[in-house]
Amino acid sequence: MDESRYDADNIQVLEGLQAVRKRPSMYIGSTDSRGLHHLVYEVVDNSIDEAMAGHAGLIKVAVEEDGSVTVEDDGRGIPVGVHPRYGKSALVIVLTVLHAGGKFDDKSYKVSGGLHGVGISVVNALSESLEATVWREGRKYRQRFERGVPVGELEDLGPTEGSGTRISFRPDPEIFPATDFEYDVLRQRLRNLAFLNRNIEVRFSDRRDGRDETFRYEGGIVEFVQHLNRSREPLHPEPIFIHGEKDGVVVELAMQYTSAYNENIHPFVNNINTVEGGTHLSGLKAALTRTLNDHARGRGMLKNADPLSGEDVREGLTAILSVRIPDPQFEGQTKTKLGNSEARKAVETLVNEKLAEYLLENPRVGESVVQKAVLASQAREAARKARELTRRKTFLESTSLPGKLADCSERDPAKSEIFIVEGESAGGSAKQGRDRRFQAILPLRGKILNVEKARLDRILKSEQIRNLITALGCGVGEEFDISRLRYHRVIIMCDADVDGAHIATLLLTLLFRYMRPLVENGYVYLAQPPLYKIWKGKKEAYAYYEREMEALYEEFGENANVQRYKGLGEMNPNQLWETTMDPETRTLKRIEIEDAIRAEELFTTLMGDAVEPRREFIFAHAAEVTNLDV
Ligand code: 0RA
Repeated sequence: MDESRYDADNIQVLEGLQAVRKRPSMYIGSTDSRGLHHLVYEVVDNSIDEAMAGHAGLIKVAVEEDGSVTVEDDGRGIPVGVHPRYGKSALVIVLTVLHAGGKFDDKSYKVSGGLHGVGISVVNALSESLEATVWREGRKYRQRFERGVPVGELEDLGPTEGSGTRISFRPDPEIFPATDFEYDVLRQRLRNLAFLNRNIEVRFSDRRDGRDETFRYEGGIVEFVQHLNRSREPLHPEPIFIHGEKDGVVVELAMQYTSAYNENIHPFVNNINTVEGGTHLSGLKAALTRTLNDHARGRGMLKNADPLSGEDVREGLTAILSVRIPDPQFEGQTKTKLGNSEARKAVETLVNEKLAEYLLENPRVGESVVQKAVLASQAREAARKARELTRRKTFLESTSLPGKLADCSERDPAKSEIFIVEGESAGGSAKQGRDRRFQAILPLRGKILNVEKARLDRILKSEQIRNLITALGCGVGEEFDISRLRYHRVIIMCDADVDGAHIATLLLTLLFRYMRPLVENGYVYLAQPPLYKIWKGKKEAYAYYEREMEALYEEFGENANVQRYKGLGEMNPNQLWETTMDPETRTLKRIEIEDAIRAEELFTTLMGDAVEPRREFIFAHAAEVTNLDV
């Protein structure tokens, strides 16, 4: 090859890597924890592609003791031959040229546009060091990189058996403010992948603490649904499974109705969780409404009643919809909304046809599902009447805000915050301690109703919940309107004990189920009251963690006093302001629901009926439950 061509290509590669390092967020969304974990997903996605193409069956992922990550598969191995145009190994090209992966292989369901699929070269560019090991055609090879640039030549490490690829990388601390991988976050994604791609074995090890798990599901998404429903009571023993292909769109659906009141549908496109929904989800909803109405009418179960609404036929439904589509168009704020119209048609047609068939063949399932939807429809009518009543009431009493609310004087929601405070006495301290210009206080007495165990009509009968809804101003459920929200910070302030954690969870469940955009917009926070006060003579300080207290105790020296706060009530108004409410000094924990499935799991397990899974979950996630890091 001609030298100048080679130089030109090299310069282009370096410019490409530089662009990624300069604007990492354009490629991986952000450089916070979410972006950091994306690096792993990106590498794993390559192995999953290899497995989906039928060439790999085992994927091993490990967080190493030094905090680096290794992903290994038993696929064909990334080709190592020298590419005639570039004069470099395919391996180096795949790892240094943006979007090069596809040029060597025509993967039919590769992902474009969405969160993944940016290419493994992006991971390389954002890694302090990366090492690729390939087993291929009887030999083992190795190539190292630093910040995306090859270091040394491709090494031939001699003869070997089998084939595969191993990528080890260490994220660059110059790019990522924090480089700690979280076990639970990675585990969730890896387990989802194992559910979505049946029979692929995914092994996950955390060498920092020796944790180790293997995920392999012969039942695929049917097992996924059974897993999500393990704390619920199913209305029919086996999930319904529908699959087929239409116009190049491969559709798989597993669904099971339960006695729960909420709907729990998770749509995926090429293994990506499309949390914003899109055409595939619309197709499913349309088909469910139509097929269940047709079935109900056909069997005389509706008589002259109104048709079942979409919400009626989805009440209590848990479903996984997984579609595979060659050229997905992702839209929406987080690029997790599918735009392809052919996906709507494919899902709608297939589900219409196959669900109708299933219900005819399984009349008992059909009967219990329709019965449930009819009940839902009646309850919805009752809720509508209850809401109308509250609306009329608010109209009559023109000073409609609840008496318990101590409102702020500020009227601009963006500058206002509301503290929802556990207990009347802490509420009293908060009212005295606050800055009334922009801080409102709503005290709660004791626990609120568990919304996981009631339909909306009953929920609206609870005075505490009505007070909260009126104070926030934005309504609930179908009538939710975020533009009417009165405060852009909704701060839950509870005692730092088990009861406090429970109350916070009840409140979060209410917000998550009925005012989800509040959570999605990042308006919901947990206050972080201190756990200890340490003082000696005139010196005093507060500690928010055990370790902080120990350090302060050391610092204050012999005979320092330590007080452990059991509740907010033990602080006087001034202390509460200083430690927990003053924007200058407090810390707030923003509630982020990065994964609806994980949140779903947390809420159904904590709030649902089955006791045993709840016990197990609380033990497994003790830390998470105490600080409610949803
Ligand atoms: C390009 C071409 C071929 C395989 C791969 C890339 C490949 C990439 C990764 C990344 C992780 N694991 C992987 N496994 C394979 C096809 C090579 C051939 O035709 O043999």
